[in-house]
Amino acid sequence: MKSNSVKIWVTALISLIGVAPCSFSFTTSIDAIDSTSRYVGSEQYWWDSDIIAVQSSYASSDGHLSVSHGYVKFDLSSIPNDAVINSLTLTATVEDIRHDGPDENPPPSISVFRVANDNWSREGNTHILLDERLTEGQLTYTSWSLNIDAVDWSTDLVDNVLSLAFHNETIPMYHPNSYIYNWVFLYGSDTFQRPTLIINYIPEPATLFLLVLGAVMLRKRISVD
Ligand SMILES: [Ca+2]
Repeated sequence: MKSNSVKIWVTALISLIGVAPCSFSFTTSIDAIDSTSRYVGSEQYWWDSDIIAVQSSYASSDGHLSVSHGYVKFDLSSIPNDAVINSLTLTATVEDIRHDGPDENPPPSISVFRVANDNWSREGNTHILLDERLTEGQLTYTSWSLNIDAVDWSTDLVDNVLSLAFHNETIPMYHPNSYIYNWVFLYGSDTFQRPTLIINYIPEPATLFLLVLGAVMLRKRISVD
């Protein structure tokens, strides 16, 4: 993978000069620029995107299973195209959680996927496909540490847009004579509490080289003074 070879190159350069890698990593926080929801099943439609609706499978009276996914979009233009991503953390704020069945229904468990198609919009009802899964293990519904090894991020760094999808993994308890469902409503990109992506990255080798060179010269100057 390209990002891995860049990472090795960068690590080698840094260790050669004797500067800790963390000295040259940057952390930036980016708010979502768009969001929507899709109901995937026998019907497909979209909601007002002030709120992202994420619904687990439920069985309707005709036995049909339905799922709703939430989608969110981030502008990555402030991150250099050749940057090496160290970590990605997605956060969102819950507006409401609703479920059918007993109160002991399990807490929501929401996974996050990358979406390669950035051309979605709120209008229309086309289903948006999910691509790489970015979460594993114990899942939450407000903060997700994304698996950076699952994707070659250079594609999104170059096209400057990262689309992500929320998928509700909750398995609701059986509720007789009713639908079985588990909804999580997250604040969308139009709200004050919109989803946020926290990115830690190392700049591309050329920029890093200049930074390291600057630091070495500064250190030299301080020791001379
Ligand atoms: Ca993209």
